[in-house]
Amino acid sequence: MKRKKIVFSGAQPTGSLTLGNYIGALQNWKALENEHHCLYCIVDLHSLTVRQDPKEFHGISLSFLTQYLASGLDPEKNIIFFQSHVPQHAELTWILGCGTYVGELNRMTQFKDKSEKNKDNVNSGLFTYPVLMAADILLYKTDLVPVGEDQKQHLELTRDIAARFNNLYGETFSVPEMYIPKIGARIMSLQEPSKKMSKSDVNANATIFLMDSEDTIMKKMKRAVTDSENMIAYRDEQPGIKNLITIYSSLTGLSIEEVVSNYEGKGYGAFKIDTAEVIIEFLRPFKKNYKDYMNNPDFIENVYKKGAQKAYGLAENTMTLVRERMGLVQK
Ligand code: AQP
Repeated sequence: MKRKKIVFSGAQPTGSLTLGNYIGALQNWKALENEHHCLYCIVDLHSLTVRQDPKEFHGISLSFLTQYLASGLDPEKNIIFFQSHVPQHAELTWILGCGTYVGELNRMTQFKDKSEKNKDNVNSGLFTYPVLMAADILLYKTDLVPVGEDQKQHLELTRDIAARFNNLYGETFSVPEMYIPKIGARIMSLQEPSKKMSKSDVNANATIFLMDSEDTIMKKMKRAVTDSENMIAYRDEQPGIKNLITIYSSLTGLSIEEVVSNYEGKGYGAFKIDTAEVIIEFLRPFKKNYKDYMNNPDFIENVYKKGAQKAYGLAENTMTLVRERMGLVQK
């Protein structure tokens, strides 16, 4: 019998999950849960590359786990856990870091962007972030990584790191494939549609958060930047409208062509309001689930403790092999 493929992905708990995170990543996570062995992680160690307020960070981390569940991920089918609960992530990061060149890390565009945004705290964690991401993925012999397009460069580096290790020390890691949605791999900012929608955008109108109120969503959508063509078309010359069509299509399951043809001859105003309503409808069950889970902290604790226990076992199997391959004396 063919073995089920292993899937790993995660989001860093900073701010709040965005519609971009959902369409680019979480939507696929749910779609993969029946046919694959899936591990979905709250990558809290990654968040530490930016200074966090400890009290707030604790709450955000638990809220992220709750949002994973509220988005429909089944804790019986998936391993859902905090990265910091499985210390092998940090151990493998060190080992892989010793096989990753400074030149490779220097080429990472996210490092350049984030250094620019956090000029007063360009720390070494920010620089080695992609090695921690490689460790997250390789630790579980992952085959598929469902992520947004922005993670392409990091995933290519992960593949290089895995292949290099396998060549030097013998077959140890699976070389993972990236799994991106056909539509929605890069949801753009509502205010600057040439930039990706991001949790940390300073302009609050640029991003829809899954936890935004209905009023806020309607206001942000009405203010979304479009163009002066006044024609609903899916083309690069109209990036704002193209982005809204992508969102509409991703959340309703209608094809791009169907959305465009349904709005032929209609104005931007009506289309923005309808897209806002699609988002609001889509988020209604999510918000209800979130509230229900938040009222049940024991359940949440049970999910992440069980998740960490399972992940620990799998991670230790890989680390035993890695230590052996490298000639480290076994415990
Ligand atoms: N705009 C986006 N469109 C599609 N996918 C996206 N992802 C992020 N933004 C978009 C995907 O969401 C997953 C989790 O992302 P992350 O938490 O690891 O952080 P990120 O990629 O750095 O996302 P942000 O929102 O831009 O966070 P900040 O502002 O903190 O840097 C990933 O699979 C990502 O591809």
